Amino acid sequence: MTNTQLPTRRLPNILITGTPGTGKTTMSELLSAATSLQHINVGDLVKEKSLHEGWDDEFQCYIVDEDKVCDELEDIMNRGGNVVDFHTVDFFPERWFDLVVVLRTENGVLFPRLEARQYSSKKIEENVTAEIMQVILEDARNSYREDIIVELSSNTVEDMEANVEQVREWAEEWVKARMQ
Ligand code: DAT
Repeated sequence: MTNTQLPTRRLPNILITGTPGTGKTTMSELLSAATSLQHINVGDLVKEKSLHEGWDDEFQCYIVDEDKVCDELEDIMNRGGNVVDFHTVDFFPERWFDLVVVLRTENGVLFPRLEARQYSSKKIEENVTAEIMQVILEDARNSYREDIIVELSSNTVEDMEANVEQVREWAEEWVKARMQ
């Protein structure tokens, strides 16, 4: 992870992404607790502020209004200091993020996590297949510079702890470099 770009914000914005169940929300909460960064759960925001065009029965999720989400977050992201947690990456402005974390989970570990959420078998299958096909990692690579993307394993609690610590240290270094 490098700190090559130094935008005007004083605290970095970090995107935590990955297939549902890979641990985005857990990691974002832990990272937020370990730093002064604010956790923004985009899925919750979409529901709370109705930033959607209704419910998609086929895919069992809200149809996100991407323009409304970007409008809602623009000022917040310009101020910096955010951990954004979402499974879609390709509609945010590239300039918002200083680091993009893509969490990866083995299918044998992901499957029971999604089962525990009472997802339908169709939805479990779609998500596990997307993880095997590394759809979100590819989307991230198509949307952000390679040097700000980091792919982290999220299979175990030890992985989670190490990931939080690694990104916390990265954020600390980012701030130090910014002050020099
Ligand atoms: P996401 O926000 O990506 O959908 P989550 O943070 O809600 O995922 O996690 C889904 C479940 O899996 C939750 O019960 C916590 C557990 N989990 C996530 N990452 C883990 C890890 N690295 N080790 C053990 N359990 C994990």
